[in-house]
This record gives sequence, C-alpha cells and structure tokens, in this order.
Amino acid sequence: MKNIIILIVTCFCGLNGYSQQDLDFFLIARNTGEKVLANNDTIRVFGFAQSLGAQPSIPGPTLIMNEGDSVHIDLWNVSQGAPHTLHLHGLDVDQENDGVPHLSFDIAHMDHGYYHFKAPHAGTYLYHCHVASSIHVQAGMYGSIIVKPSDGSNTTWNGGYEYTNENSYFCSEIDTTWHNDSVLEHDHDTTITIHQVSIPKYKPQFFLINGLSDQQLIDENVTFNSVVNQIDYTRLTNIGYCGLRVFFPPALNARIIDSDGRPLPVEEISDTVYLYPGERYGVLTDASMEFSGEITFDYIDLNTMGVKNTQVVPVSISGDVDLEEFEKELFNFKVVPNPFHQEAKIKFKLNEAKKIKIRIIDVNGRILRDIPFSKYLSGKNSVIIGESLLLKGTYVVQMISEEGYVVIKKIIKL
Ligand SMILES: [Cu+2]
Repeated sequence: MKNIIILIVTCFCGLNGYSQQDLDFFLIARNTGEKVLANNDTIRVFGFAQSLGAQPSIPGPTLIMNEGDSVHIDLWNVSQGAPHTLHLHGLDVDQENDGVPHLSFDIAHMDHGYYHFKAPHAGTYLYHCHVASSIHVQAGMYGSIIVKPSDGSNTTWNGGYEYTNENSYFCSEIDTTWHNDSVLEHDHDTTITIHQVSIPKYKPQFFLINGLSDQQLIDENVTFNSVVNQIDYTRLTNIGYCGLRVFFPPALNARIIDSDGRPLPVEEISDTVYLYPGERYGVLTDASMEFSGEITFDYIDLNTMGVKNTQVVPVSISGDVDLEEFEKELFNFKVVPNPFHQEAKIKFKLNEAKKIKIRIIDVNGRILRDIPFSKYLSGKNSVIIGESLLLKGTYVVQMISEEGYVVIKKIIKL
C-alpha cells in the first residue's frame, strides 16, 4: 500500500511538477508616440508603452511567459480618438479575451481593459490592436509573445530541443504616408470597416526587423552571434503586409522545426523560410564552421511576388572554446604561407597516428575540395592545398576527426 501511495504522488509530481505562476503585465496604449527612422526622420506612431512617461516602443514590449502560467494583462488606453484592443494572435484563448472588438470588448479613452488566459503551448505568438487593424497595426500597435516551456528553460517546447541562445526577428514595414494625422485620426465605430476610411495605396519605404532597418541592424540586440557547434533557436515573426523570404547561411545548417506555436509534423532542413503576414516560424541552427556572414530578409510584394526590399542581419560565428582532445592537438595547425598565391601547405603535428579528413569550403559553406580520410603518422605532417582554388578570396580549411570533431582555419588566396 505504501508503495502505491508513493507511486501516485510521484505521478502527480510528474504531471504537475512545474510551478505555474500568476503573471501580470501592464501596458499603456498611446496614439501620440514618435519613432525615429533609419534616415533620421521622425514619424507619428501608435503603440504600447510600459509607463506613462515612456514612448511606445516599435515593436511593443515582448511578453514572455511559461506554458501553463495564468496571465493577466491590464491595458490602459490613455490615447484620445479610436479605442484600442489587444488581440492575442495565435493563442488559444476564449473569445472574451481574444481582443477582437465586436466579439469581445474594446477599450475607450482612459479605460482599462483586462485580458486573462492560461499561457498555451510553448512557441512564438504575437499581439496587435484589432481596432481598424490595417491602420492601427501599421501605426505600430504590435509586439511579440514568447511562451517558454513550463519550466522556463531554453528548450523549444516541453520535451523539445535544448538550445544555448535564442534570437527573435520580428518583421514589419512602415509607409510614412500612413503616419499622417489624416490617416491616423479616423472615426471609429465597430460597424465601420476599414474600407470606408480613405488611405493612400500602401507603399512602404522602411522595412523593419525588431523596429530597425538598414544601418541600424548592426545593433547588438539584432546581430546573430554564436560559436561553432552551438545550437541556437531563432524565432521569426511577420506582422507586415509583405511576405518574407529569409535566407540563412548554409553553414548554419538551418532546420525549420515549428510554425505558429506548434512543432511541425515533419521538420524541414532548409536555408530558406517563407513567412506570410501573421506567421511565425522557429528555426534551429548549429554552425559547422567559424565564419562571418549574414541572414537576408527579402520583403515580397504579395501582389506581384517581386522583392521590394532586402534587409541584412550580420552573422558572426567564432571558434568553439570548449575544445575536445583532437581539437587541442590540432588547434595550432598552420597554413603556410597564408595568404598564399599558388599553393600552400597545411602543416600539423600529431601525438600519435590518426585518421583525418581535410575539407576546404567557401564562406557560404560550400564544399570545394574533400581530401578523404587518410592515416597520418605521429610527428610532423604536411599536405599541399591551394592549386584547385581558382579564385581570389577567403576560404576555410577544416580538419575533421573520425568522431566528427572539426578544427578550422581561415585561408586567403591572393
Ligand atoms: Cu488600436
């Protein structure tokens, strides 16, 4: 009997062992914010702030919670004019808390609105105002919702993949002509549709990632930094009116694992991710080499399918500092001369005979030459490379052990 009781308690803990918490968020809706664009112009925006004295941020504050948390959001609307709501895009919440004005409630000037829900399946979601959505979203009323697994760990979902770092790229656009008072100061009544408001044809001039564009993207909160063999998780979100095509450098070994808050039934090994408006994708990466590159974001006109703009997130992968024995031994292999003109020698010293594969790849991770596994003797060894590299440029030499450990060195052909 005693054993049975212990078993039952254990099962109970197994199912409910996480401490779900009550989580409160306070947001202020404003319609008189200002945003400085990449060309230093300032435009009027609507948006969400976390205190009365603060400007709304674009995107709004990221709401981070754990699966199972009881979440309470207090949205205080201090703006005059049209009311606002908080639509919880993609979250499984009841209709009353979903923030679609005529199906739940809207929040008038100086009123508070309260949203309550249990944080659903771990994943990436978003929120936006659902009053005259086309205008209020463009005006800046949107932000990210990240649901971590129940224990809050760096795991993609309960029982999912563990990762070291996560990056979140939240994409939107700005057409400055929609930020004039004539568009933003519209009447609102839930029976009026957006089509009765006169707005110019949408022609965005600014294409944002986390609210930034162009030269602003060297911001350390945007750049993708990692080390060789580290598993990282990237959340992609599109709240713009363009489609998005995101290219990861091949050497990141990108794998699309989830979409819209659920694991994909079949994972896709692909460097390219397409996102339509409102979609979110999760991508696991695992850099196979040291390199500098970029993740490119093509903003696609969904009428013509032409690329309207491309934004670039810098990528920097440094060497793995936690070296295995093979790597320690070969960490100081030399390529001489480097830079080289015609050919170069790889020189390395082994403590004992070893089988090693030597591979030369370009900075995009394409294999240019493979010298298959060969047993090298203890002591000094040298291998000639370079004669097959025709073009000037930067390449990478990889020394690979049978167990798959890799030591890398950049080489330059002049
Ligand atoms: Cu609104």
